[in-house]
Amino acid sequence: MRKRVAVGALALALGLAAAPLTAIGAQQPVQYQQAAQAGKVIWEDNFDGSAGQRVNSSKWNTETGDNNGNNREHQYYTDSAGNAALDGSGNLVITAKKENPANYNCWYGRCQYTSARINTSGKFTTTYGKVEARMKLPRGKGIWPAFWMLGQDIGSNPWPNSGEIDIMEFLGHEQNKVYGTIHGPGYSGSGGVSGNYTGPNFADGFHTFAVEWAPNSIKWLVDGNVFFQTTPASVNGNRWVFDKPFFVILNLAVGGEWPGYPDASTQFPQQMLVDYVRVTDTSGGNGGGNNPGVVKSGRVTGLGGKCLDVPWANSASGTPIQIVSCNGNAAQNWTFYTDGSIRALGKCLDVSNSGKADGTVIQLWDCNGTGAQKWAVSGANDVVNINADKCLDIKGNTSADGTRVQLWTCTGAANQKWNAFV
Ligand SMILES: [Ca+2]
Repeated sequence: MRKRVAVGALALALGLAAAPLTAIGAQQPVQYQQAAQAGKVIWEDNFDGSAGQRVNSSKWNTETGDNNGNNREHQYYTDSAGNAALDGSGNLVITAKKENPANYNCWYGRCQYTSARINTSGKFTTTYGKVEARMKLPRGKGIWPAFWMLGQDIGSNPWPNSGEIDIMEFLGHEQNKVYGTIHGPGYSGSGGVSGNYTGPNFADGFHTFAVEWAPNSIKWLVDGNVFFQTTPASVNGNRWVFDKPFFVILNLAVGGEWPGYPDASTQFPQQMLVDYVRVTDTSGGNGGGNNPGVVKSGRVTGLGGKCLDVPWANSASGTPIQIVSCNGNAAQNWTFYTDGSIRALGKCLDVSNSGKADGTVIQLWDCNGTGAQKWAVSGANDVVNINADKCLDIKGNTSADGTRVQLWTCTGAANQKWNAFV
């Protein structure tokens, strides 16, 4: 639900206009327990330190200003310890206050509130993994805390192309509900793809909020319960932009088009407590790596109903891939893994020499984890090589047995449409 906002000095110049933000596509929570995953912690902040200490500047940037009026928020973010500091009990406390101690000027006039926003841009990014925080949330109309991520390339690849993953958003007047959302090209602002979870009063105690992010899959969890998942099929034929580094943000906004504005019932100050932020490499579990999980398995059929096939079931590296009539053989049984690989006969579907040019040969090759072997299946039934951002394409738009496949610019034509893993 979160409009891209200024990211330190990096994005201040962009000054994008705010878009109305509305919860849409919200799903009923589907609760099922996630298996515990062993994984290596690759980054964390436990916010240990003495009371009043500011956040560790080797890990976090502190943003200041009125967020360029994005989302029509009303707070002014400061670098004051009065708005963000450790509490001496192992928590970061972000405090929203109704004050204006330094005559701050906001987009709407004299600022009414101060608060804080911190991010890890340029200091820590991750591609995939479990990104989790344990937090106790504030309350009240117009109070809008968030734990979220933006693509690190936002400076050169403007939002929403750079992507946004909202791990947790909360509206202070709905104390039992949290939201998880992705934004990208064609699905940003009010068009973000969103789910929500109804649970306990999140302002009464600490809870964990997380995403488990893997190639072609983002799952949202509250206290270990998965309540929402997105895949490339979720973005309505638009581009899935979640295969690159993202950085982490924590903020407490006051007012905005989505939450509305504080009213007479809203009490200040309001505090958001963060016990920890932790990022875990899940690639040894279901996130990819040497033992990736299976997304789905089956035939991949294209033009004329023909099957994607390894000729003569020849598993030698370099065997070019073709289409032929479906026959149920193992050479036509493809498995899509959480690391983005598509495999048959124990080898990977591969773009020759990591090519990006139209016409590059698609072959079988030893699985090596490179971008040449990372694929996404879009909601529009394209099979897209992530490295090249191009489509799996049947040569010559013919369905004759033995026709080779190749890499080609995505055109939306029938020779690039696949009924995958059925
Ligand atoms: Ca802690």
